[in-house]
Amino acid sequence: MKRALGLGEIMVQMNPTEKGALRFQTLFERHVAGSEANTIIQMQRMGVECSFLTAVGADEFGKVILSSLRSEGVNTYGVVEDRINPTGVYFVQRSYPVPDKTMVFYYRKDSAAAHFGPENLKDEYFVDLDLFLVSGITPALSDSCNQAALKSIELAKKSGAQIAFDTNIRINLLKTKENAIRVLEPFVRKADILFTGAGDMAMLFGNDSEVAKEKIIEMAESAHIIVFKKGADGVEALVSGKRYSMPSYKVPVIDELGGGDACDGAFLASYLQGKSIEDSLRYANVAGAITVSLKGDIEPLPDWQAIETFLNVHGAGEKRLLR
Ligand code: KDG
Repeated sequence: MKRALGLGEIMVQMNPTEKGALRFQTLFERHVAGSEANTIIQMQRMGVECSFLTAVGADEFGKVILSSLRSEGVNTYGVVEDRINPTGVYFVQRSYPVPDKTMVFYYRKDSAAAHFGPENLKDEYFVDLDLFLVSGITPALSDSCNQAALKSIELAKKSGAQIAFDTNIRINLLKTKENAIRVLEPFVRKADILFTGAGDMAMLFGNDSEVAKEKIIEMAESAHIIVFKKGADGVEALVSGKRYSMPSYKVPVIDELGGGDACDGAFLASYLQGKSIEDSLRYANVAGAITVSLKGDIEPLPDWQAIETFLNVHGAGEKRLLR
């Protein structure tokens, strides 16, 4: 069985039952979400044995996060329960002011996860590991998180694991483009498998997508796989110099959040378990499509059976045995 470890913040997500401006919402669904955890749970559902590193508050929201990870079978040995700082929370606003677009409002400053640091890492977390995953959100949370992410990469590399990194820029945390490059560049350079999207590349390198792509390819000096996520336009990948492209599936979008994480997780789980690049990209698109068509980041993440059912309906198309 392949083994993966993720690091990142998990928050409680308050998602209104109705679309529209938050000030008019009175009813909310409580979900649990966080980019790297979403990706890890996607991988776990597709048969990878996963563990997660983070800190949660010793509070009710921390408890629901722990039980969500555990109910998925994700190993939580490395989760710290912080008695001082609280679990982060964020609110979702759907279809306002831009129809069909989702906005988020965070209450995560000084959260427990932002206090996670290199002192919380143990060598044993990195033994027998195939893949370590982190994204640009984690080093942007705090200096201690940045240090923890860098040290984790060092320990993971030492144990022979591959490093997967998603640029995942949160400009409200990183503030400026210059700071985003300063914080993220070391991670882009160290990644073996890099995920990025059109929005992130434009933020880092400007609006000309071809120029931006060339710049990120140049920076990703260790990456043998770079996956470019283009939302409704599907995914492209550059794998050891060879280019691949896979169109997306057209589905009704209910909540865009988590679609990119599902895509990363399905790609990684498929690739680690020996699927071809084409199939890994196809399953990544399926996972993304299913996730954006429902509310919540984690609940919709498909397992192999759900992917197979989707493909049997949406084509690509012959009945295939996924395992
Ligand atoms: O990818 C979806 C995430 O962005 C969301 O669930 C919350 O992790 C999150 C973040 O920091 O934005």
